[in-house]
Formats: sequence, structure tokens, C-alpha cells
Amino acid sequence: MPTRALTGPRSQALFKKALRRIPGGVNSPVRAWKRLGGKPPVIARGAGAWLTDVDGRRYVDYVLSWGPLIHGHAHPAVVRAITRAAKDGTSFGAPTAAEGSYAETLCAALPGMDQVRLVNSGTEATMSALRVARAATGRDLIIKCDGCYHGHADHLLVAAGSGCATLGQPDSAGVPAAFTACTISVPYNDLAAAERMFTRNRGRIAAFIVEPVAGNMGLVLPQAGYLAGLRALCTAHGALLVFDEVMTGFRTAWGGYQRLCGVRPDLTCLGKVIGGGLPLAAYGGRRDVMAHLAPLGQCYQAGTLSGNPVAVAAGAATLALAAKPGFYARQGAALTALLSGLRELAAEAGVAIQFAQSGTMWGFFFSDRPVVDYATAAASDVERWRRFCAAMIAHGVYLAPSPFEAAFWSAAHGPREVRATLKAARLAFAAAAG
Ligand code: HOZ
Repeated sequence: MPTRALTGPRSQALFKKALRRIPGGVNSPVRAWKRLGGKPPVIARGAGAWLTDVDGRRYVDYVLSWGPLIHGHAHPAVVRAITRAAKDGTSFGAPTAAEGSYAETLCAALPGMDQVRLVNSGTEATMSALRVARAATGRDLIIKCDGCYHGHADHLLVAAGSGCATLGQPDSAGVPAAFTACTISVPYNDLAAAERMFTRNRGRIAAFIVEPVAGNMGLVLPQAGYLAGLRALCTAHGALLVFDEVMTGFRTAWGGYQRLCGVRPDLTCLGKVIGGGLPLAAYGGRRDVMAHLAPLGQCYQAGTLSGNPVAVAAGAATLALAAKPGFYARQGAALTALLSGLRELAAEAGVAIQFAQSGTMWGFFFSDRPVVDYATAAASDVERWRRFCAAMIAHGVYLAPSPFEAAFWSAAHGPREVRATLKAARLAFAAAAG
């Protein structure tokens, strides 16, 4: 069991100070560590695979800013690109050469992307993609999956995962019922449920939005045929298939999960890795659909900082490193080796656990049953997760403070980090076994 308080005195004092002026002390709810006692460490700096908090405690980081940092913290090439871009001016609100070539890179990498718009956050990307889907189809209804999270736009806070699942508020106060009346939620991996909704609402569904690998209810992989089945349903019913690849894009594979699964969506949302740790996201897809956007068409979407040159520079430098031959195969194999070490330790401790991996994303549930959707994720042993996670953090391994989030691996993680993780995990599995 942990022998010291989960967070040090300086973190606790600074967090207490933040509580006076920032609601809940945080700028995004999951950071408040509600499921781990509500006293998060306050971070001072990150370097490679490691985080250091204001008390000088060091952690092997598997959160990596919730996914963006595929090369670890402060990679020199990314920092150089940011510095160079900033020297030329931090924002113009006007076309730049860099945004044009970044759009070329994204469209070349993603099979389902003829055109792309750069925005600032994953929330903006999904919100805007669904607006253009509605404009293109002339329909109102959207289908999503229970436990999937597509940002905090009003109409998407329905049976939502991530922080909403963590805090037990899958629907949000402050959202008028009329705003969510056009959103239908069905279980992930349940093709029959999706088909029933298409049939019941024939001719009224604008789009089915899905995380092709669900990363906001823990990590849950799509079952064989699920995504292809959604593709067929959307095509048959004249609806658009929208892949929310904010998490999976350039994390599971170069070009996203759509390259791995061979299913081509009509629209794709990107974020996280494509911004290299700066606020940048994107949505794009079929040319005829994107043609509905102003100034070409009547669907409006805009942003002062969209395509920000510093963020584009960080993203382009990040993707340039990831484009090196063998990058995803190498990193995926290194993560697989870590997970087999963790699996062995769990077995030694007699703890039932389910691991999942997709490229450089991973996750685990304390469960003796396969986890395939939000219901089975929520049925996992979250008290055991709490003991395990608290012990990992106490022993210097930083995991997401929620059983309903994914974990990430970076190219900065290596044998030293794996050794430190397995050493902590041996103790943490013992704590989890209780
Ligand atoms: N959307 C992130 C988790 N899936 C949370 C980001 C944050 O709170 O910083």
C-alpha cells in the first residue's frame, strides 16, 4: 500500500489556492481526481516520458496530456518548430503557407479525407462535422454510442463517457431537452441496436458518429464487422458515417484507425496528436460534403485562431517524426511487451484483468469478462481500479485518474520506463488484490 500521501504539500497548497478562483480548481473536470481523493499533483514540467510535480515527485507518464504527446514531453524537434514559428508571429487570422501544406499532409494520410478544416479543439471538430453532416443531408437526427465522448457541445452530452462517466453525469445540467432531442444513443459494438434506430427513424438520420476505437470509457476495441456494419447501414439509409478519430488519429496508425480497419468514413474528426501538444484539431472528409461549408456553401463555421501558425508548426513537426518508416510498428511492439509484463504480474497476484491495445493506446479493466461496451466497462471492479491506480501513482507511475479513460505510450518510453512501471505494478497489483 502507498506509504505517503498521494500528493505532496506544495501540490496540495497550490491546488487549494486554485480552488478559490477556478471552479473545482481545474480547467477540465477529470483533472480534479475526484475518484482518487480530489487532490491532484500540480505539474511543474515534463521531459520525455517523465512528469515532475511541484514537490519534485517524478512519474512515468501514461496520460501524455490525454494523448497528444506521441513523442513525449518537450521533444526538441517540436520545441524548435514552435520557437521558429512564434518568431515569425503568433497569429494572423489570414491564410498561411504552413496551413496549406499541413492540409495536404492530413488529406494524403487519411483515406476518407478529400478536404479538411483546421479548428482549435476536438469539441469544435465534432460539433462542426455534425453541423456540416446535417447541412449536407438536410436531416436533423444524430446517432452516437453510450460511453463514447465527442466533446462538450450541448447536443453531444448524452450518455457521454470521459469526465461525464467519471463523475457519474453522462447528461449535463444546463442543456435544454430540445437540444438533445435530436441525439440518439445506442450501445457500442451493437449493430442490431444501430439497425433498429435507423429503421425506426427512416429518412431522418443525418449521421452516425463513433470513436472507431472507443477511448472514453476506458479502451474498448470494435468487434469484427462492427465498423463495416455501420458503414453499410449509413450507406443504405443515406446517412453519413463520422469517425471521431480525435484520440485514434495518428495514435493507432499513420492516418488513423480507418487505415487499419479499411472502413472509409464520410467525415473524420481529428485532434490531440495532430496538434503536437498545442490547441489544434480538424475535421474533414468527402469533397461534396465539405462543399456545404461557408464561404462555398450555407453551413457556417469560423474561428479567429483556426489554423494558428504556432499550433500548425507543432503538429507538422510531430507528424514528421511519426512518418518515419516503422514508427507505429516499433512503438506498438514496445507497448505490447509492457502489457505482457503487466499481464504476468496481474496473474501472479491472482487479479482478473482485461487489457486492450490499439497501436500506442492502451487500457485495462479489472473484470473477468470481456469488456465490449459501456455497460460491461461500468460493471468492472472500480474499487479495485482505485486501489491499483492510487498505488501506481504513489510509486511514480502516472495513470489517468479515472477507470473510464485510455492510457497512452510515447516514443520516449523505453526499457528504463518499462522497468519502473513493472516495479510499481508488482506492488500495485498486490494492493489491488486487497
Ligand atoms: N478529453 C480528455 C479525456 N478524454 C480530457 C482532457 C482534459 O481534461 O484535460
